[in-house]
Formats: sequence, C-alpha cells, structure tokens
Amino acid sequence: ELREGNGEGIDTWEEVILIYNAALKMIETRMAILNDEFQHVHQYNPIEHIKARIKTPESIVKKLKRDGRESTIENMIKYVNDIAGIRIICSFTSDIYRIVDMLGEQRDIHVIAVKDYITFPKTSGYKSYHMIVTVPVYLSDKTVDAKVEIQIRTVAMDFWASLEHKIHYKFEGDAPEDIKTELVECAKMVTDLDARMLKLNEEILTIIREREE
Ligand code: 0O2
Repeated sequence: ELREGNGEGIDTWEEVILIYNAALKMIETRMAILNDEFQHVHQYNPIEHIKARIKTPESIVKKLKRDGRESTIENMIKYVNDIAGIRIICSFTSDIYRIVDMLGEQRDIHVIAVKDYITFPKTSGYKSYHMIVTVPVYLSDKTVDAKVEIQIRTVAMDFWASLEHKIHYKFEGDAPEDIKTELVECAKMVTDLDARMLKLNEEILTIIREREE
C-alpha cells in the first residue's frame, strides 16, 4: 500500500488533477457536514461559503521556477502545497477558530502546518488563517495522502484580500507606497469591523436567550 505524499506512483498531470480534485471534494464534504451539524446543534451556520480551486499548471510551474526547482510531477507534489486550495469564508472571527479546532479533531486529516495571519497579520495588512493538511484519497490500487491548503477568513477579510490581490497583480507586486499605506489602513478598518460585528452578534444572542427564558 502506498501512503505517500511524495509523488511515488503518480506519473501524469491527469493523475495529479484526479487526486487533488478528490482531496478537495473530501474536504468540502467534511466542511458541509460540520456546517449542517452546527446548524442542528446551535441553530447557526459558521460557514458563509466555500470556494475550491486547483492551481493552474502555469502557476505551479511559476512557483517551482521561483524556488529554483525543475517542473517535475514529483517536485509539484513535494514542494507546491497549494495545488489543491480551499477557502472557507465565515461570518465571525470566532467561527474561524471553531473550524480550525473541528478540522484538527478529524482522525484522518493530518495538519502539517498552520499560519495564523489573524493574530499575526502580514505587513501588507493581510489577515487569514492558513492550514496545510493531508487527506487520504482512496484509489483502486493505492491510497495517497494529498495536501490541501485551507484558507479560513471572515467575509470582511475576504473582501479586503480579493481587492488587494487584484491590485498586487496590476502593479506586478510593486504598488505605489500611498496605495500600500491606504490598503493597510483599510485592513485596520476590517479588523475593527469584524470586532464590532462579533460584539453586536453576541449582544443579539444574549437578548434572544433572555427572551426565551
Ligand atoms: P495565489 O494567486 O492566491 O495562489 P508559498 O508562497 O505558498 O509557497 P507562503 O508565501 O509562505 O508560501 O504561503 P502563505 O504566506 O501561507 O501564502 C499563500 C497564499 O496566501 C497566497 O497564495 C495568497 O493566496 C495568500 N496570501 C498571502 N499573503 C497575501 C497578501 O498579502 N495578500 C493577499 N491578497 N493574499 C495573500 P499565492 O500562491 O501567493 O497566490
């Protein structure tokens, strides 16, 4: 039985796509189940929506080249952690950590690395919680542990990140200083907005609970 994430036994790009698509489906289904269960227990959905994507071959090759590596299937699987990427958008910051904990508790999902850009935002102002996990993909003759990059953020953080990403690409990573400064200012507003929305939601829940008693 092959349980490797190093590319052994995976020979073609078609096979790579097949495996990583399967890994995305696995994570998407797990998240949907957690969301349904949460709705059942707490009458509330922590997940607003989910976006999944497979990295284009061009971006994979670009990333390998940036790191001075040859574009082989083996290198892709070993060094590109975000061939399969999933973005989970939540309403509140507290939901993010709930999801992180719930994912960490799933026996066959292995968390390889986490980056908490919420507690420690990037200098750009970027906020998001990143996890690299592996999920087992069961094929007819082997089991492969496939890596998936999970980005978890609030709706407000996602709004900021999508605009900043576009600007970053427009200026090829070299945006004018005043634009960068303005983006950092906007990121602060996002943090403030998220904090206020969370507080507001807690107040609303308290009022509802009191009325029910
Ligand atoms: P794209 O186009 O979104 O795929 P890596 O470069 O992935 O090997 P790194 O840089 O340590 O390793 O990974 P990190 O910091 O976890 O970030 C990976 C992804 O997070 C990026 O993917 C972006 O999607 C997102 N990200 C990180 N920093 C920023 C930022 O400042 N602004 C925005 N908008 N997104 C960010 P890619 O592959 O760089 O780009």
